[in-house]
Amino acid sequence: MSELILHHYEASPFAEKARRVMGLKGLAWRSVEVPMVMPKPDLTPLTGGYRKIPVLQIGADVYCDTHLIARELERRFPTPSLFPRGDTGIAYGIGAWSDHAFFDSILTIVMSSAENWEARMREDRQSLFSEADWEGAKAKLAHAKTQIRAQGALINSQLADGRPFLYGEQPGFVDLQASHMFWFCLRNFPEADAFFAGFAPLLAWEARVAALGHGSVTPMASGDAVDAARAAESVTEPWIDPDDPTAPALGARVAVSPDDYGKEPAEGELVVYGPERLAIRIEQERTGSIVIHFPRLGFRVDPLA
Ligand SMILES: N[C@@H](CCC(=O)N[C@@H](CS)C(=O)NCC(=O)O)C(=O)O
Repeated sequence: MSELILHHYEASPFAEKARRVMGLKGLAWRSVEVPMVMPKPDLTPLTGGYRKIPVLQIGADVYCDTHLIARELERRFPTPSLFPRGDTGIAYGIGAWSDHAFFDSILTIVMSSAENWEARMREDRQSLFSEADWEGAKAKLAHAKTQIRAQGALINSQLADGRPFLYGEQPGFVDLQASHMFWFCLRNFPEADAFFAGFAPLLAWEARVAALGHGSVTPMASGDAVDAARAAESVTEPWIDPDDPTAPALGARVAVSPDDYGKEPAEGELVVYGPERLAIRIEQERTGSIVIHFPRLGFRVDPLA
C-alpha cells in the first residue's frame, strides 16, 4: 500500500482530530504542512479545489474531511478499532455536535477579535465563513463563552463515574470527535481555566486522549506528495448505490461541495455514490488520474452539463 500522507497544519482542531486517529491506531504517516490561507498550490490540485484541511492522501486516492478520513483508516487498519463498543453510527453522528454546535461558539469567540488580525488572514477567513455574522460577533461573545462551559459540562458528566474514556475503558472515535474542540480551547483561550473550572474529569480525559499521541510522523514536501499521486493508481472500485433514487449515473460529471462553509466545489466524473461516501475522478497533468473522496453527510452533489 502507498504511504499515508496527511495534508494539514498544526493549529487546526480538525487536523488534531485526524492526528489523534493516527495515534489511536499507532500508524506511521508523512506530514505535509499546508498554508493556513489561500492559495494552497500543492493541495487544491489533489482535492479538485476543496480548500479545507485535513486531507488524507494514499497514492492516487485523496480523502477529504475528518469523517471520511476516519472511515477510510478504519477500513484499511481495522485494529485497534475506532469503535471498541460497536458505536459506528453514533460516533460519526456526534460530529454534528462538536464540529458544528460547539465549533460555532468557538468561532464566535475567534471572530470577535478579527480586527486585530493581519488583513490577509481576516479577508481569507471572511471569505471562508462568508455566511457567519462577523459584524455581530462581539455582541454574541458573552453568550458564546457561557456555551463553552456548558459544552464542557456534557463531557464532564459523562465521565463522572470515573471511566477513563467516554464509552468506558477503551478510547474510540467518540473521544476524538469530542476532544479536539477542548484541545483548541485549552491552547488558545486565556479564559480556558475559567471555562472548565471544577471539571477535573474533563481535563484529565483531554490529557488522556492527548497521550494517545499522533502515531509516527515524518515530514514530507508538498511537491513530493503531488508526485506520489502521479506515480500511483487509484485502488477505488466504482460503485453507485442501486437503491438510491437520487444517484446520478456512473461517470456523470458532477460538482461536489461542502454544505456548510468553504464551499469551493470539486468537479469530476462520479465514481462512488453511496449513503456513506462519494468519490469523483479527475485527470490533469500535475497529478495524472486521481480519485477524490468525500463523506456523503454534509456534502452536496450537483450535476454538471
Ligand atoms: N468538516 C471538515 C472541517 C475542516 C475544517 O474546517 N478545517 C479548517 C481548519 S480547522 C480549514 O480547513 N479552514 C480553511 C483553511 O485552512 O483554509 C472536517 O471535518 O475535516
